[in-house]
Amino acid sequence: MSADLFFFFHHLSKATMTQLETAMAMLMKTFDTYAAGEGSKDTLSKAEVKTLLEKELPGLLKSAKNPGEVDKLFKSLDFNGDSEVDFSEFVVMVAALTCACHDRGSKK
Ligand SMILES: [Ca+2]
Repeated sequence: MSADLFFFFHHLSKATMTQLETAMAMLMKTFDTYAAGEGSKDTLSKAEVKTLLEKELPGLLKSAKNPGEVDKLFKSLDFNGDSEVDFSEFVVMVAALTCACHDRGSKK
């Protein structure tokens, strides 16, 4: 995250945050919470990704219970191939899932 953005989010008070700002802050908080589990605190390991999917996206990703599916998903998330999912890779996943849900909702 850029220094400017970092400054911006750390000076927002909860009372004045809009829903979108809150959602963005929650994304960061969720990533940080799970990334702190093991190894680097700036990235998610495969085990951390699995825990995050199971706890935070149980409805969307029932397949996360299948180890093969987690492997597949992890590989598709890890764009730069370093076996860790960093924040930008995590955000891409959330954005992709959000788009998938949005499309599904609008094609009724
Ligand atoms: Ca990576």
